[in-house]
Amino acid sequence: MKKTEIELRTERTEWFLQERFGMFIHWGLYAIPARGEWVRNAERTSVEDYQPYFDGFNPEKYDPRVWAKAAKAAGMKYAVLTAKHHDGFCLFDSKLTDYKSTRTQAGRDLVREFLEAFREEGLKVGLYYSLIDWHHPDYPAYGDKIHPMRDNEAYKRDPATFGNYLDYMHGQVRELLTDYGKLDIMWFDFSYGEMKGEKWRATELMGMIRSLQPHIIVDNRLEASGEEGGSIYTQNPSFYAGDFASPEQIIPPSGVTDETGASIPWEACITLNNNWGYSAADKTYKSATTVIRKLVECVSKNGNLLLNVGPNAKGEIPAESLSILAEVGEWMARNGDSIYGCGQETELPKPEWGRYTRKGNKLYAHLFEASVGPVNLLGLAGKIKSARLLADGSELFVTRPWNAAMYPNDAYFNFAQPDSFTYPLPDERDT
Ligand code: JFZ
Repeated sequence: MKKTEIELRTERTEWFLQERFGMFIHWGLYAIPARGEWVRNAERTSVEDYQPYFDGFNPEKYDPRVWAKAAKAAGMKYAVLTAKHHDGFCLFDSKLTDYKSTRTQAGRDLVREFLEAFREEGLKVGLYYSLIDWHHPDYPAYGDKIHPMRDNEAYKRDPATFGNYLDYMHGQVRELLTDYGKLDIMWFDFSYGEMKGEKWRATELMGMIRSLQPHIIVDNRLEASGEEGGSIYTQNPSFYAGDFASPEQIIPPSGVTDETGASIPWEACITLNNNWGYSAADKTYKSATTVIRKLVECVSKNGNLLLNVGPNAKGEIPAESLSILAEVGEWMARNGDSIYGCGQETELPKPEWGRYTRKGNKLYAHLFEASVGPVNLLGLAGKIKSARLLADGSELFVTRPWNAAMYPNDAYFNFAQPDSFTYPLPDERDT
C-alpha cells in the first residue's frame, strides 16, 4: 500500500528526533550594520543604500571549521545556515544572480565551505532559504503587515511579474539541492497572509525537492505563517506541509500535537541574545543554565532545539555565544544520554522540581532546583528498579520520608542537587 504523508514524514524525521539539538546560523551582509537581519526593512533602506555592505563584505576570519568545532563541542548534531536571507544576498555561488558572496571581496562560496566543515565534524547539515526576497526586482510588495515596505520606492513592484521571481527561487533551490551534495534539512522562511502554499508553486517545488533529495526534511513554512502552522498540524497534511513544525522564540506549552493529540515533529528556534543576525549592541545573552533547561524542556515535550548564533562581519561567532556553547557542551558531555534519543514521559505528571525526559524504560529526572528533604517522585512508589546519578554513575538511595504513609503512591530518594538523575524503570513500563 502507498505510504501516507505522515508515514513518510515519520521515516524521514527519525534521525532528527534522535539528535534533538542543532545550531542555527544567521549570517549575511547585515552583519556589517550589526543591527539585526531585518535592518534593511526596519530602517527602510533602499537597495542602493544597502550596496555599501555588499561592497564592504570581507569576512577575513571566516573559518567554518571553527564554527563546526564549537557546535560539536556544544553537543549539537546538526546545523542550518542562511544560504539566502530576506535581503536576497546569497552566500553561495548561484548562477542566477550576481548578488552573491563570490562577487564580493570574500570571493568564496561560503555555503560550500560551511557544508564541508560541518560534515567533516560529523554533523548533519541544512540550509535556510528565504522565500521572501527584498532584492529581486520581481518580488512584489503586497499590502501585508509583515512587510511594511510600501513607503520605499524599491518595493513598488508589479505583482504580475512575480512568476519571474518564482522561477528564480525554484532555480536556486535546484542549485542548492544539485551542486552541494547530500543536504539533511531545507529550512524555508516564510509564508504570510495570502503568500503561502501554491503562491510559491509549492507542489512543484516540493516535487523537485523530493525527487532530488528524497531523504531531506523540510520545515513547515512553505505553508505556515506566524498565525497558522499549516496542515502539518492536522492528520491530513498537504504534500508541502513539511516534516516538522517550527515554533519561533517560543517553546509550545504542551509541545506540538495534531487534532487527535498525536505528537508532530517540531523544532523550536531560539536566539542566544535577542537577535538572529549579529547585533553589536544586544548583550542580552541567555545563560548556559537557561539554554540547558530550555533544551530539556523541548525534549520533555518531544521537541528539538535549534539554537542560533549570529556571526559578525569578520565571520566570527561572538565570544559571548562561544562561551555559552562551551558551557552547554560540558553539561552535554556528562548528561547527553538524557537528551539524545529521548522524548516525552507521557504517564507521569510534570514534577514540581523540574522535568522528565525518557528513553525506553529509563526515566531521566532533571532537577532544576535543590530539594528540601527527599526528592519526591510522584506515582513511582514500587516502580523504581534502581536510580543513578547520570553525571558520574553513582547510585542514588531510593527511600521513603518519615511520613511516607501520607503519600502512598510516591517514591523518594534522599539526595538532592541541581543536576540530572536517571531511574531505570521495571521492564513492564518499557513500551
Ligand atoms: C523569521 C525571519 O523573519 C527572521 O529573520 C528569522 O530568520 C527567523 C528564524 O524567521 O522570523 C519570523 C517569521 C515569521 C514571523 C515573524 C518572524 N511572523 O509571522 O510574524
